[in-house]
Amino acid sequence: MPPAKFLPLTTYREYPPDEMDIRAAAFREEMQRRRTVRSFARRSVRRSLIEDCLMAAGSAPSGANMQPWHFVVVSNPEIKRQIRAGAEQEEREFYRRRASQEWLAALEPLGTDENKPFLEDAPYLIVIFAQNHGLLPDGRKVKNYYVTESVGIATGVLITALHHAGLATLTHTPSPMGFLNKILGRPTNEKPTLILVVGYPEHDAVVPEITKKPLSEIATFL
Ligand code: IYR
Repeated sequence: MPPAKFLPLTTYREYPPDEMDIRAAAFREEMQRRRTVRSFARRSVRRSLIEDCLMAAGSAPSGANMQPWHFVVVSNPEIKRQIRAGAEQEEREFYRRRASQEWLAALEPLGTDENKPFLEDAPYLIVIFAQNHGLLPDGRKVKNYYVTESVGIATGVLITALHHAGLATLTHTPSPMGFLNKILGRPTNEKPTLILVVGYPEHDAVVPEITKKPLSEIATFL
């Protein structure tokens, strides 16, 4: 291991308190406008936009800075078709057999079902893989730390970046997701965690009437 090396922190910006209030409130409002969308327009999106958002995601903190994630960006219609076929096969099983009555009841307000046309309509599917361990060029394994937490944080940054850029997303979790390794040719040390569906909402898109918990319920100040 090389010894730790430190540099001056030059990127941090302090704002006057009033400006901090304004920034925090503006960001809160922007995030509160985000809605998960389930119907996407067949409209293309520039790749450079996706690249910028992925670089934002790649800036996320991670256990021992191992960055245990890999993002596979799919725009190829044939690969999207294969992903849709694989997902719908698993989802049919889920909705018809695997899901408990309790789980189906919890999903009822969202109006989801086994049909996933968005997997072909949306211009991009970003399949997010978690690397259970890293691999050195010579094939030796490198231990990763807090993989679930790290990938979750990076995914949150990615969703936020895409929303900020003006795109809609859907976090889609067909289960099990092993079929994605096969279709996308990813190694066995990588586990698919979710498919982020990215694009413009369909012009007549609707969203379920759901609410977020108030601050008093999600936070405790001691
Ligand atoms: N994977 C299924 C079911 C599903 C599960 C949860 I938890 C959701 O929040 C939404 C859907 C599907 O994508 O339809």
